[in-house]
Amino acid sequence: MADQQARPDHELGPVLVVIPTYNERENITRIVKRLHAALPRVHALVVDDGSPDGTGRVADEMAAADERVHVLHRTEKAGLGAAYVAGFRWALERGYGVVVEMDADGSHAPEDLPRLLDALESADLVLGSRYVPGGSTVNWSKSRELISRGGNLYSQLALGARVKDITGGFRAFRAGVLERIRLDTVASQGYCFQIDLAWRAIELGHRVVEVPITFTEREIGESKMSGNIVREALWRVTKWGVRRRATQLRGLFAAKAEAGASGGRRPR
Ligand SMILES: Nc1nc2c(ncn2[C@@H]2O[C@H](COP(=O)(O)OP(=O)(O)O)[C@@H](O)[C@H]2O)c(=O)[nH]1
Ligand SMILES: [Mg+2]
Repeated sequence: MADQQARPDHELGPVLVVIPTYNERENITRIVKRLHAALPRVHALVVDDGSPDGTGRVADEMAAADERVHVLHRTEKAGLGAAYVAGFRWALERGYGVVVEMDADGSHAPEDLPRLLDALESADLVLGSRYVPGGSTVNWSKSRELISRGGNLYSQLALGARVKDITGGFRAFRAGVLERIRLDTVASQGYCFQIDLAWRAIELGHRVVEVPITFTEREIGESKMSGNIVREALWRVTKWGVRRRATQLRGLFAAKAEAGASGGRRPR
């Protein structure tokens, strides 16, 4: 295995870590520092939704002093999904070979990223996973863990996705996957964006693998999780699941009708 730190970039091309932010002024500098300590050559794109606490300005200052840091300013808080779609488009327009999703609040350890990038050598999408052996959560409330585990279980049942952590937000994509996913049709705003993208990648037949990570709850700032975000995930996953079952049933009926038609044919 090549030494990740000595490697100029991934064998798939330059790496961009997209970091969405809303009111993460105190977290953003730390996380970018940690990222560059772990992987000195990767670039970071902060996608800020006009944070009232001035996160965007702090990110601009970092970008002015460090050519590896970029900032995309959006005018209003439009959800995690829209921020990522904008960040992905920015990455694809500039020819990055690998695009990473990572939170700003320290929940995702940049020190885990080299392992995700290594796994991408034989995968198209690597999910940082809390729920495979070796993965864990630290300082998470019981209620948050319940929502997360429940969301994963429901997604597995509704979509038949054989992935243990489909709701996580620490992942690495080959740029080609994002090119094939029709980003213009992604409407998910909150955290079901994560389910949406992984599900699309699976449906397209991409190789999706999980790598264990340690998720540590933030120490500074506030979570943006809300009841609306949970409700959005619930109705969208249900809708996708129903659509999937309907397609399966149509296929089954069509196959039966065909078998019936040929079986009913009388020999002359
Ligand atoms: N740009 C942008 N970033 C967001 C938005 N909502 C959440 N984030 C960021 O997404 C990441 C994860 O959000 P967080 O509130 O920590 O969610 P939690 O970890 O599920 O509690 C953090 O970096 C947030 O600042 C949003 O509407 N727009
Ligand atoms: Mg968080």
